[in-house]
Amino acid sequence: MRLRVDLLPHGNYPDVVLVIDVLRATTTAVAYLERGADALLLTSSPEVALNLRSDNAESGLLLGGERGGLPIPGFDFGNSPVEAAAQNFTGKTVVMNTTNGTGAAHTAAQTGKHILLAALTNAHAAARRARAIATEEIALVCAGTDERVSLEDVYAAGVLAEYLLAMGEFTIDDGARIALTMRRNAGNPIEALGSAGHGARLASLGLGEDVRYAAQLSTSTLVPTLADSSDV
Ligand code: 3SL
Ligand code: MG
Repeated sequence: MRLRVDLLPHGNYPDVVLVIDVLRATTTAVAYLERGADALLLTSSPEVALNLRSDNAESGLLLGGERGGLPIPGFDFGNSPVEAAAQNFTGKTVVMNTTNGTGAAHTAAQTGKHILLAALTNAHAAARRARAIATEEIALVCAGTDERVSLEDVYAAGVLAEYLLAMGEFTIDDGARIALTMRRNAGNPIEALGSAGHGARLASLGLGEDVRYAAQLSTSTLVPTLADSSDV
């Protein structure tokens, strides 16, 4: 079994992909499910999300997402796990669009067989699920920020890689070695996320609580799994 870490989304994914956007899309996705959401739809743009709702007015779709870290005009929610954790989404479908995270999931879905969303909050459950369904390769794909590598995603990839290596034999690539080194040297999750550029940016927007929320390790057993995003 191969274990691969892509520091940014690219390439072909033959088997299982864990898409990681710790700050904040995949953390928020897990929070939506924790709060009872039936399903998540990850759209390719904010416009697609808005049209989806206006074309399905009776369906009660809720929209969550951000641009520049701030809520998108016309959306119901931002991209905040703290905000999501304070709501009840029972029976609701949440449509998400974010700058990097949802796009990374779309990139992975072009080739990957199984696309799972991973964060620190669901890291152990995501690793277990991936190990259970993989037949040849697990790719840990870091969303990054505006096409640049993000420390928090690489750190989380290291956490996932550690869990996976404890579950069985893998041939690992240099991306995985980098992520494991990051995991071992960047301190605990709150220290790692606090030292990340995007963590500091969110704190400057008054969103430091989201960074602390995202630093919780394996508190959820829920793993968002893409069914088919080809039509959104
Ligand atoms: O880029 C994304 O997908 C977002 O998660 C970034 S933010 O943390 O919401 O600003
Ligand atoms: Mg991010």
